[in-house]
Amino acid sequence: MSESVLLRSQHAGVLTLTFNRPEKLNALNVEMTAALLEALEFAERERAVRVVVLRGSGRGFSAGQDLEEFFALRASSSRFSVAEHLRGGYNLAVLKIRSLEKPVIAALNGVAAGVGLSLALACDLRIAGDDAAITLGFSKIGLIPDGGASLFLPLLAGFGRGLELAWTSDRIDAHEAHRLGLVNRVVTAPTLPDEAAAYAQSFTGVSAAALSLTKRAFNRAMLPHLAAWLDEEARIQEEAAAGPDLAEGIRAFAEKRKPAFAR
Ligand code: LHQ
Repeated sequence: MSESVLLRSQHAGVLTLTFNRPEKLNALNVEMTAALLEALEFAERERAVRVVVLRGSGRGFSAGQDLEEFFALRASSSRFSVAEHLRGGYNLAVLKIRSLEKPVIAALNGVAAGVGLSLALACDLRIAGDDAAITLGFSKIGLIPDGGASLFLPLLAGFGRGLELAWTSDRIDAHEAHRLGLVNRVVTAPTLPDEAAAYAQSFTGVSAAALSLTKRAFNRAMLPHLAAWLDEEARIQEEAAAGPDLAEGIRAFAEKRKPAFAR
């Protein structure tokens, strides 16, 4: 049997979920997204789980949507809908991360891109190794930030900085991400696993009620329309994906060249 695309380990109240497709920089496919959702549901049910850590195996956190799989899915049916792909997968994971009334921490090693970054931004906290880098990536394939990134990015980094990062897909390092408020802490890369575990552990020694109710209060104060927004974001993405730039962007990525978009 092949190894799971999402590894789970549990120690002293901390459930660690590890994206595990390192040869593809942990690009997210349907199987991995479903496994993430199931693991988050497990974390919600299981009293012994006090904190969740999300991380990536190998040299990156996640490169976002597996573009090869996406291309194949889209080619497989004329009725394939980008909006439904988002609604039935990433959006459910984002909603679960937010509704899970326990801390969810992303531990960022190497690169986080596309909807991989979106999931990290939907988490409560982010700790990064000093080798970490983030790039939105969507604009390079003619898309808008999805998986809630059009909301969480401006919320964390501010409207102008968020829009700039989304438009340019500039790659920024961990220190810049920290300066912009996109990550809470930066640690030296080799210490990230231990530092992330200790960070997570520090939330097991405090009032679980205070943690969960504070998360609920922040959600209600700042994200009261999250579900409706994710739905609308998916609709706009459908519009973006209907143009010619997505296919050219994905082809250019596969051919390791710059895209030549229609003007
Ligand atoms: C990949 C990927 C990948 C497959 C690296 N897929 N193989 C919503 C709605 C509709 C449609 C699509 O998606 C979405 C949500 C999204 O997430 S859209 C954004 C999708 N993500 C991207 O566009 C990022 C694509 N990747 C990159 O730009 C680079 O790989 C980054 C900047 C992440 C890392 O660059 P490098 O460190 O130079 O690594 P690399 O490019 O050499 O990648 C390593 C391998 O992983 C490579 O395979 P190879 O066989 O050549 O070694 C890549 O092809 C593969 N890979 N990302 N998303």
